[in-house]
Amino acid sequence: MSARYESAKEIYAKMGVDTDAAIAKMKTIPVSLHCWQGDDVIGFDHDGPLTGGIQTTGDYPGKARTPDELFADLDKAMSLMPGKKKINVHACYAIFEEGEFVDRDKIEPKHFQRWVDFAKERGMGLDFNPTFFSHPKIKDGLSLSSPDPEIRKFWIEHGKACIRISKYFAEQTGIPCVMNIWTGDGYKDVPADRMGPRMRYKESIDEILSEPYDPKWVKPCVESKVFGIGVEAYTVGSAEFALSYAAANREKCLPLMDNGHYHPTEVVSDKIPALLCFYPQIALHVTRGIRWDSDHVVLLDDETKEIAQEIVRCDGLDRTYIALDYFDASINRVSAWVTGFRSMQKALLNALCTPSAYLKELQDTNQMSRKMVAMEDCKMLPIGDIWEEYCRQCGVAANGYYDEIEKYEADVQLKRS
Ligand SMILES: [Mn+2]
Repeated sequence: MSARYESAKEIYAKMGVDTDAAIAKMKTIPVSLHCWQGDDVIGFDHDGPLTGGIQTTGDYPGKARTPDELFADLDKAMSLMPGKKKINVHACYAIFEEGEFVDRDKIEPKHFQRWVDFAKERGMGLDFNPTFFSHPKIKDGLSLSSPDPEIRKFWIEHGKACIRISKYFAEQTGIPCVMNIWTGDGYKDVPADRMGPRMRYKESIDEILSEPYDPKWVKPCVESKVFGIGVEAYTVGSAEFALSYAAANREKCLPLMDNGHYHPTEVVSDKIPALLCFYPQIALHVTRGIRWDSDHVVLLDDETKEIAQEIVRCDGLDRTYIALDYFDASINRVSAWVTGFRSMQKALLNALCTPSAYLKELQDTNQMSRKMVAMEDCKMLPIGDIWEEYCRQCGVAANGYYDEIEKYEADVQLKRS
């Protein structure tokens, strides 16, 4: 234990914060790491471009092109991250035998066996996502909400297959699997019918969730979005749609909020306590929206800190599934993973080291001037020293990890092209 930690611990103790307890708690909070930062959301089951209103920009060299390369990059990234991880897999990351191809409506647990082995060997859980984009069966920009029953059927079968795979993930790892339903369905310009696609989407999700599963082990979610590229006027799975769907199906479905999927002045941090009033559990995709893009690398910015604060203040750590969702192809992809993951962890540690009970008491006794001053004082507390001790206990460097990434880039990633 460093002298700096000892000193910081005393400063926090004076404010009623037990930093040892915060560090111990921090080690138990899983953050789900999205596999798709490693290869720009391409996956292994198709050759076509990324579609669905999402886009990666940049052509930084060294992208993972095969399962082996992606696993190697994930291992490198995770070696530089403190704390507890899960891996979040998209269905388009199915791994087939040489020469084999199975379309998305027919995929099976065995096509994800290597993911299961990877997770089990590292003592991690797995989360899962049906992939309703980047596929020829997206017709006129629509999947589960398509007016064509054949198209809907294909995607419903995909969703059901993903429930079965999620069950397998949970059984194999012994850790519940969060399975997120998101589609990019929508229209570029003003639709003539807004309700029709939503009714079809609703019925399609109903059919997917009719596939049997134990909601203790498989956690289907519905994720909303405000708009996507080429889908500017109307999104079928809007915020109201997704929240209402989850509310109406509370026993078998969770709402998932992605903080890049709202109007720019809306904040998910404020929505977390609202949802926790009603839902037993919620799920998050933590990202960083910038203007039209919803998927920049997570940094330790105000909203990331506030999201973590609300989860902790609401005593919601055991009711909130935290996952990352972003992709940047313009920088080293391992550094993108590591920086985003560490930012979320820093935000959570900072929240755990905040004297929330004291601040709430000031609010409830209407000591608002004192509350403001105290909240500002908290911003200057030596959280960096607590972070350093946490990283030391987790066996990773607190800072300066880019040298390691640069070496990996030179030795491994740049040799790929
Ligand atoms: Mn998302």
